[in-house]
Amino acid sequence: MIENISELKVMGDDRGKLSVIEGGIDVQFDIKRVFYIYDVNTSATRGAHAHYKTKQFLVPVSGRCKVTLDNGQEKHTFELNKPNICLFQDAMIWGTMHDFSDDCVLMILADDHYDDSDYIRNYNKFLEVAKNDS
Ligand code: T46
Repeated sequence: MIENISELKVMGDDRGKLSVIEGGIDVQFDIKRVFYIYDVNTSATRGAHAHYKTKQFLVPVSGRCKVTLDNGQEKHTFELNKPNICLFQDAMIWGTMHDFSDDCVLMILADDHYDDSDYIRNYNKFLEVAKNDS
């Protein structure tokens, strides 16, 4: 799952740094939705679900957190702690965000609009669907 990590180019000068994410270029899809989580309780776990179809690209704009991705067969935990090191979460991957720093702002780009029926929130159900998909 190491290929899920994307390193964005950093353009820097004496004014600071700038990184760019263009849909279909720096991220594998056209971006339809952007949301971000912040002021997260540092002991909280977020996510803990998979999506049937939605793909996501996670950008740790500030601070750090850990993200565990699970395809039903193997799990991998990534530490996101640089604004230009991002993580792709494909459809049908169980994702859990945890160990947030108190300054963490995690921005998520998604390839579709919000649709609650796209969520699988029960882990056993996820395993069942993942098994039938493979
Ligand atoms: C993910 C992690 C990082 C909306 O109304 N529109 C939206 O686009 C989203 C993402 C959420 N919501 C509502 C649904 C809930 O009433 O916001 C509330 C909190 O959402 P949720 O409990 O899903 O939050 P997280 O942090 O557990 O998960 C969210 C995303 O759902 C998820 O895809 O990867 O952020």
